[in-house]
Amino acid sequence: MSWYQDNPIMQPLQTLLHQREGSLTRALLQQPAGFGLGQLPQSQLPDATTDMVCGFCSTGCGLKVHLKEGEAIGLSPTTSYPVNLGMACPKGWEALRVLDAPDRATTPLYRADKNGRLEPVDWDAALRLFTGRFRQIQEKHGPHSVAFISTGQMPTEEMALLGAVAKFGMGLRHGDGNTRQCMATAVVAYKEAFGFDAPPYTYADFEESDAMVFVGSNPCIAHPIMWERVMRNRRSPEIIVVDPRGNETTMYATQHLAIQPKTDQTLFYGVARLLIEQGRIDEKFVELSTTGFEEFARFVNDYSLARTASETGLEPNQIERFACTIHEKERVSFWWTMGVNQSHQGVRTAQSIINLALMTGNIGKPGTGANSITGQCNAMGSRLFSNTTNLLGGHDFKNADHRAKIAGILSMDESVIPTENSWSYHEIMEGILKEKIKGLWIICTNTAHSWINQNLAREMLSRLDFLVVQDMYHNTETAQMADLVLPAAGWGEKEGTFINSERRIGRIKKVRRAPGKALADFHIFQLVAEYWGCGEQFRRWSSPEAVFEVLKECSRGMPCDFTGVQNYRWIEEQGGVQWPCPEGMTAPVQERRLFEDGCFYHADGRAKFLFEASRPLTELPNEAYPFILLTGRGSASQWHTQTRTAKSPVLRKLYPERPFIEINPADARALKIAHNAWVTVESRRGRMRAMALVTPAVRQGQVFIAMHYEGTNQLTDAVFDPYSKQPSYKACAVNVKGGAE
Ligand SMILES: Nc1nc2c(c(=O)[nH]1)N[C@H]1C(S)=C(S)[C@@H](COP(=O)(O)OP(=O)(O)OC[C@H]3O[C@@H](n4cnc5c(=O)[nH]c(N)nc54)[C@H](O)[C@@H]3O)O[C@H]1N2
Ligand SMILES: Nc1nc2c(c(=O)[nH]1)N[C@H]1C(S)=C(S)[C@@H](COP(=O)(O)OP(=O)(O)OC[C@H]3O[C@@H](n4cnc5c(=O)[nH]c(N)nc54)[C@H](O)[C@@H]3O)O[C@H]1N2
Ligand code: SF4
Ligand SMILES: [Mo]
Repeated sequence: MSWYQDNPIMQPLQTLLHQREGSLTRALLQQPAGFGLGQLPQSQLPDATTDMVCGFCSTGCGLKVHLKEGEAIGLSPTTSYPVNLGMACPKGWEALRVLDAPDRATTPLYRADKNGRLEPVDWDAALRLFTGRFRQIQEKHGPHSVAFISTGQMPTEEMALLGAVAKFGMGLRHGDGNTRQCMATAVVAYKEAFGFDAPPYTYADFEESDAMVFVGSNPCIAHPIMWERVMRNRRSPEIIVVDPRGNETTMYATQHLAIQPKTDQTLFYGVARLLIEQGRIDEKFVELSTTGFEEFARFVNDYSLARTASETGLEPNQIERFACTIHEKERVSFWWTMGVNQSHQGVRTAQSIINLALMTGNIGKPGTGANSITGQCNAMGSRLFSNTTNLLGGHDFKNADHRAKIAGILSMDESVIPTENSWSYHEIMEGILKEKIKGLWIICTNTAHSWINQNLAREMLSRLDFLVVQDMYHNTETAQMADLVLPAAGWGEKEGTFINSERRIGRIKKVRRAPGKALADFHIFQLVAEYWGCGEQFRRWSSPEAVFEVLKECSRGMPCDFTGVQNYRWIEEQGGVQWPCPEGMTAPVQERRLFEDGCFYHADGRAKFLFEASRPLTELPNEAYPFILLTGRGSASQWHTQTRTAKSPVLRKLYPERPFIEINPADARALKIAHNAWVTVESRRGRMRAMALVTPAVRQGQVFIAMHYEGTNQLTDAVFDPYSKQPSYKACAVNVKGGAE
């Protein structure tokens, strides 16, 4: 008899399990390496190649995987894929390598005693503990005291199954994802402005623009293959980069607007006023396709050139030249990423960009658009199908018709669908402090590194009664805090689809066996449903492709309708498929943009001008903390919290192993800090050590540290955009001291 059979919470469950141990549960559990993981798909020839998309960034490059006896031995970029046209960045090239790491999670692990170690348990025990502990918490503290945090890095089918099992099966109300850290601002900005969360562009727009404006975006390292598309532009484009610091992308800029952090909104209002004053407006487009322009024009009157220059720190002539370029160039595209989304006023900043595109008619035509670039490989899938902020398919939990529609498609009772929105990530974390959340299930994200203000974040996690972490690796910062670790298969070890930045659905495939007892997240969710006792509700969700069929139905009639996608094979044959692709669309054009007809998704068919007075930074520098800390990506070879990229010897050679801080030479001189010397960086919340990288790329009074190092979020300040609830990771006050204390 093993130890867990003595555990009191196990006993009723054991009885339950015997009653319900159906054939699916048995099949799932009896596979030595999990359900179907013992074999590779029959359809693949033993020695051949097979195509799939990359599992790191949202560019979604096609990769050709080379197989020997059915198993991947290498890969190269797919030359015919419309996204990357034969190119890949170092992470893509090394994608298989990181699967072989010795610290892969190979068995479930359980910490029986809060102060004890994580010890291996079998799947049966792990699942009983999962259901037993979470049910116990729910019984004591109410059904909503258990929550989940999902991700933008799993296939759509997996995140949908998770969201459905958690909310419709287990009765949880609160679930959010790491996409809150990343895309929430763009989602809200688009929904409010266009009536649906719909990035309008296609990558061909990079090649077809006469001017490209990159705002808070460093595609050279964060989206290297999108940047290759920019490099293929034959129209001698103007490249305007709005970023407080110099980075890899500003090196190619024809205009670098090094603004004061978080003054983008003021800049774009100031530019809007200039364009209006000079009559440089696409009046016809504004009249036929938008609402709210007159109020907007009155509002920006307050943003004179002098005010804009003084608040942004730019010269008036830089602002005038920028406005002039927008007017003179025929096709202008605006691209934004985390420098905009991660802000105390992110939504209104994103909308200030959208306003410029609308008022100049730069939307719906080749080489134009107000274009948010996504981050993770499947952030777009998560935005539509994680069942966290939206009900499956971009529906609304609060809308009774939407609930009825989805319940009908899923053949579930409408009463299982929550009628309220979930708490956001930070509300869930704060809910722990308020003793409202007692159990948390974290899937495919590393909260104890990437969440803002780590000292507080870890305090929150440590107060949980039960923390379950489901990850590919057993030793992530978050897994180290877990009571239960569930070992997951990664990209390359499972099937499903991703949606990339330009709304293109692409396939991933199983070309490797997951190590040990690791299971595809899909199968873990199925098992959770079985053990919870709600497996019956999800019989139709029997495989990723079966779920894809369910999700197609959920998309019917929505802007993201992809009911015309025949099946997985068809996606491949088409070179990926961009939504929308409604039924009847037999051979969609390979690159398509939205709004070509000037019609938006609001009931009146018009886009909205949205605006609000700019607000100052939330934590201003002072004598004790004289620098503004900027954070972001450090190199093309590092991915987030580095659980994956640090496992490739090749990638490791391509970036500095030790944390570094970019500091201006004048500041370094004043503080007597030499290049490559260790310094201590401190905020009101925490401190870290880093090596000084003395460079004029950052302005005086500002410093930059990459997010890939664990110390970075010890410093950041938990401030959020009021509408999107996205954390403002890129602006807090710190001091820097020579010598590492
Ligand atoms: N190699 C690599 N690629 C990645 C990732 C990775 O970890 N590694 N992560 C992926 C993900 S999830 C994401 S979300 C994307 C992120 O992609 P990006 O957003 O392009 O990357 P960041 O470096 O976070 O931020 C971009 C820039 O914003 C600037 N910035 C900071 N504050 C401001 C401001 O107030 N205004 C303006 N205009 N700019 C500001 C920073 O100086 C930085 O250069 O990258 C994706 N691609
Ligand atoms: N200071 C600062 N902080 C930031 C940012 C910033 O710019 N500055 N950027 C923010 C942004 S935009 C983002 S997106 C977040 C990213 O933050 P995280 O999501 O925490 O970063 P990752 O390292 O990608 O974490 C993904 C985890 O999932 C695991 N994993 C990978 N594939 C699978 C799988 O298939 N299944 C399972 N179960 N697990 C898997 C990985 O091992 C890893 O532990 O960080 C945010 N934090
Ligand atoms: S650019 Fe992004 S999708 Fe393409 S290979 Fe690199 S990480 Fe993968
Ligand atoms: Mo992100």
